[in-house]
Amino acid sequence: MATKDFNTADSATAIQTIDRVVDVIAATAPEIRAGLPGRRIKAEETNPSGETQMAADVFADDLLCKRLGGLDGVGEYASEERPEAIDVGTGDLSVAVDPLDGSSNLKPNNTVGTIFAVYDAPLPARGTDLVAAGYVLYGPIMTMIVARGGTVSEYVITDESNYELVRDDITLPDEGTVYGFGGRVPDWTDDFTQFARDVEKDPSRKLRYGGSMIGDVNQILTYGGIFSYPALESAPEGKLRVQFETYPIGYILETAGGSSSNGEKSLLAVAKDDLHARSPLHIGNSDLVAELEAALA
Ligand code: FDP
Repeated sequence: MATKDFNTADSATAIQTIDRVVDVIAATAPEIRAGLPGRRIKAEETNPSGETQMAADVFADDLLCKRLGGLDGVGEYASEERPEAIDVGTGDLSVAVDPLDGSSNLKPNNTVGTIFAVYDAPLPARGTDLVAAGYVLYGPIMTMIVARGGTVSEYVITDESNYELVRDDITLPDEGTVYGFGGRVPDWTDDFTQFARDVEKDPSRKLRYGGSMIGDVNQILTYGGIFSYPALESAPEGKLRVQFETYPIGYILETAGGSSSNGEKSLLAVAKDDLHARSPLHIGNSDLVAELEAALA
């Protein structure tokens, strides 16, 4: 399970910093949501991974950088939208965010989210440096998942100054009933294709795929099952970014009693030195993730 003591930070100070980060994410989410109309258009830039940014990506990143970067206890801020981590203070903790995960879903007005990771180390950090992680889902309801101190909680964000706990000690249901797999099917490896076909054969399971990783992961946290964005023939490291996506999602799922994998080992054990490095991602109920690893071995 994904729990750890603090590396460098004094634990009382670090816990206060994490509280502040969570408060700021909850307070900024309604502003991000309010800023989305009118920003469903492409920005002029590409992000460090070479993808075209939406105006909303840039807007959310600027807002989060200003708010999170201004917090006592936060020393570095990095996001999927900027090339380098930036020094924002003297604190021991670093915050990495995907400001708007799934932003290609803005055009058809489907789910997007904000992912955050708090590391007790400079960036790029390791999965084992995580001390908290979570995400906001801009769905019909604005919800926030937070994993910290060995538990996962869900909050409903009502406005800039209020968020309420609605579920505590979240664990994955024992019987996973949904699955979703990203990437173009013809681009999957043969072993992964065979695994996916086997998962689909079970009549108790339903396909749930929305094209926004964070929405698809939240399906798994809610109903149990498996979600993958696998290695592709054209992209052996998959699509998702380690610091901003695969580490925090692995941490959340493992804290909730599930498993995470890059196909061989826990996502938290994947070691990459580049801030924008990618990794295949598989998360869900432990039995399914173990079957996946066996299928890819
Ligand atoms: P997006 O490009 O819309 O931001 O990593 C980002 C992500 O979305 C994930 O949320 C999603 O699962 C994946 O990319 C979708 O990728 P495809 O372009 O391969 O469909």
